[in-house]
Amino acid sequence: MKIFASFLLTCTLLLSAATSFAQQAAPKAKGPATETLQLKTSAVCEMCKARLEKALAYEKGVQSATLDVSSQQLTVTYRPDKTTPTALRSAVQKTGYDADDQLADARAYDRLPDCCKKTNSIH
Ligand SMILES: [Cu+2]
Repeated sequence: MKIFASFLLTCTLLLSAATSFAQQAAPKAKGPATETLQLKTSAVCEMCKARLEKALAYEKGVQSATLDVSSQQLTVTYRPDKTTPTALRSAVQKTGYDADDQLADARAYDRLPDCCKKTNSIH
């Protein structure tokens, strides 16, 4: 009878250990939720690339921002619980560049060096 009781106890311990392990493992399996936004900008050169990537890096919720100058495509990886595509487009506009069909903030655009104006071709 003693053996049977200790067998039962061992089974209970093992079962509860397995259950708590499964509960701990579940949240770890989920990575941080991120989304990717692609938008077309009016950037024309490497200076624009550096300026935009830096501006976006300081935006809340942005994990990474990469501009491809030849296609003018800005790729932003962001946390959807911290920011929105609208806020990201607005950040691009405030840096002086168009974001998709939304025009750049006029004052920010005026402050850009001549070589970065969108009247220039990509260089
Ligand atoms: Cu430029």
